[in-house]
Amino acid sequence: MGAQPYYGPDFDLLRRQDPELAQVLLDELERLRGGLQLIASENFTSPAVLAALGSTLTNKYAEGYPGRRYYGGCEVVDRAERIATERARRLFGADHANVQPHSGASANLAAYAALLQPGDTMLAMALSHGGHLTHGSKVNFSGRWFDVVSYGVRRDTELVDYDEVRDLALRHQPKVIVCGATSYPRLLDYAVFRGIADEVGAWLMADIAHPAGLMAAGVVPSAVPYADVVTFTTHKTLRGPRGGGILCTEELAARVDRAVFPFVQGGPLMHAVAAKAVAFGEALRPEFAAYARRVVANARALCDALAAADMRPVSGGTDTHLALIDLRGLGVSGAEAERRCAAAGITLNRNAIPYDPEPPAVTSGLRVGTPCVTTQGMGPEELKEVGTLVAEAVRNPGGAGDVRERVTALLTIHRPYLSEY
Ligand code: DSN
Repeated sequence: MGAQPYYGPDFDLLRRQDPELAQVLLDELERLRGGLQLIASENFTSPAVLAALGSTLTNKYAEGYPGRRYYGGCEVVDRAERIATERARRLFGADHANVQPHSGASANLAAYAALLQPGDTMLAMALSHGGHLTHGSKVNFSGRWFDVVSYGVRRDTELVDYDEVRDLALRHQPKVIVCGATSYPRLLDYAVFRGIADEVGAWLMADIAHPAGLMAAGVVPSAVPYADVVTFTTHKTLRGPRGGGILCTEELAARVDRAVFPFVQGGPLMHAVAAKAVAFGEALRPEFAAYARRVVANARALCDALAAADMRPVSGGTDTHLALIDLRGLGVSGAEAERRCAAAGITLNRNAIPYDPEPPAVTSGLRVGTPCVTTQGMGPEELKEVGTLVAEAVRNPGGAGDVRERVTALLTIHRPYLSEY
């Protein structure tokens, strides 16, 4: 008998009680098992994480922190939060951890609330060069409530221009400097950012939403020793439930905790906190370090295969879990390439490249990442084939059926949710 797919806790019960919604869960499972998932910010949690998410801890109101809640009956969920906090501190070598933020955006909002007042100046990477909405985009609270100065990458190297960061910091005297990105394939030099922050007397905040799992595993240099505050997500390379977290120095612990609750959030999602604890526990194991090493090796293999097919990697390659591909040489927009890949069973996202002439809804680029395919057991050899398949799907939309068959062949061997991790 072959391995049985894992449908989530008590799927049969849900199917009996609410077949309509059960079908949605089933269809989503089939969608993700039936195609290649190359979205750099996604991953497949373990069944143990899903079990914690589907638990009765979702019922509990627990505003406050362990031992000082505003509701009775919190003695059990307190244990979950203490375990999560302790594991997060150990995983990242941080003085203090807050595991309550509902998301990376909530974590950033709380971090700003801990360090800034409305109208204060912050310096962060432009969204159009790889930053994040919450790093000062005009359509986000960060761009509306703060005086935002943005830095970017150099046109020639497509790498962060540290001279520009320093010049802007000296000129604008920001109260916070933010380092971190969502589509920057290279490592950031946190020591240089620390030096600039010290020179102008700014707080240094690192948003490690993307590489958190790689840093936890020690596969890329950590921002934790350098930054005053580190925000992260738990669902990307870290492979936990959807959520956020904050690490900080002892000096800022009380300010960060007050910023998360009661300033930004009310009751924490205790089932999510418990699931974060499970994921941190998994990430503390040696197998996770091996996984994270493979994520990076796989991203390199994928990037090389795309480059060999004339799909130019921005900055010439990758040091992380993701690559950003400039499609201008092919004359295909990011939006069109995303559609062509979808038709061939490959899920990825269009993405602006630095100095992109196209608007954000169209773009000239694609972002690809390897957290999901690595979790389902693929290695560099398979990622070479994945690169070839992406290139063929983008270059030859008429051949989508053929590409889809080859995707299916790969997935026959490597399927998510067929076994425990
Ligand atoms: N949307 C996330 C990403 O895909 O990188 C960031 O919030």
